[in-house]
Amino acid sequence: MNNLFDLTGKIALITGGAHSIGFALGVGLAQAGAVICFNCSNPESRDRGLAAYREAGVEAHGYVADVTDEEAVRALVEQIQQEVGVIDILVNNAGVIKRIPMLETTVEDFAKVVDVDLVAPFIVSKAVLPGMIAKGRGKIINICSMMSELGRETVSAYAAAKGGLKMLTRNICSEFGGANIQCNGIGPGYIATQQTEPLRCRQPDGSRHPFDQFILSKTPAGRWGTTDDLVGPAVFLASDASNFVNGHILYVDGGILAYIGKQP
Ligand code: GCO
Repeated sequence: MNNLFDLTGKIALITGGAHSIGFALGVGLAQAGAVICFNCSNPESRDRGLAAYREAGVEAHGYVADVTDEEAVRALVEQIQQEVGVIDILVNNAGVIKRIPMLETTVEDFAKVVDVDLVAPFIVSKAVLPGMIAKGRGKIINICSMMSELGRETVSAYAAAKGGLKMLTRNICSEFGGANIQCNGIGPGYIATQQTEPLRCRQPDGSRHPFDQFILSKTPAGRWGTTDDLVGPAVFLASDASNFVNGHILYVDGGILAYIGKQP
């Protein structure tokens, strides 16, 4: 049974893998045996990421590349293939969010979020698929969101992008399942990260943030998730244990999507 989850000999690329969810997934996939490559947007972040992986006992390969730039992504994949090997596992994790009421959201704001959260996974997937097809196998994991299913005020661009990422996941499944490539998504619930800090930070009077209280009332687990909660699902979707799972969005949300919420 253990061999089903063994990633020894596999090469993983995690976009935005220098910190937060991407970093946690990188360490987790490494602990399952994978060789970890990650990109980020600047040399300082790359160096911090490499130091953090080393601190966690992982000798990762870090690269600076803009995932929205197709030429830069092609060069990144080529460099990884030269220096490390053909990518077996792609985690499209890099993402941004802008929390702005829709009527105050500019087209530029909207386009920027869609560019990073939806167009970039298309670009990076397109760059790694030929190598996977040549190998006769591959795993693509798209970091979706609860906003792939639900909307809420101020996240119109993010929800549109993450909804699109759900359908891109299903389309890659449809087009490349026959090449033994599995493309699935992970849909994190509300996870305690820097990105959600503004939603749960203590109020000036020391009380809980209203959104924090709201999420706790909507989550059967009664807590925010941690990045570690996402590692097991990622190892599963990156491993042979999921070879007949395709086009699926695995929600790791403490049950929030299944629950109407605690009666006030
Ligand atoms: C928000 C949050 C969410 C979470 C996550 C949920 O503003 O509602 O940032 O979008 O980050 O995406 O799955």
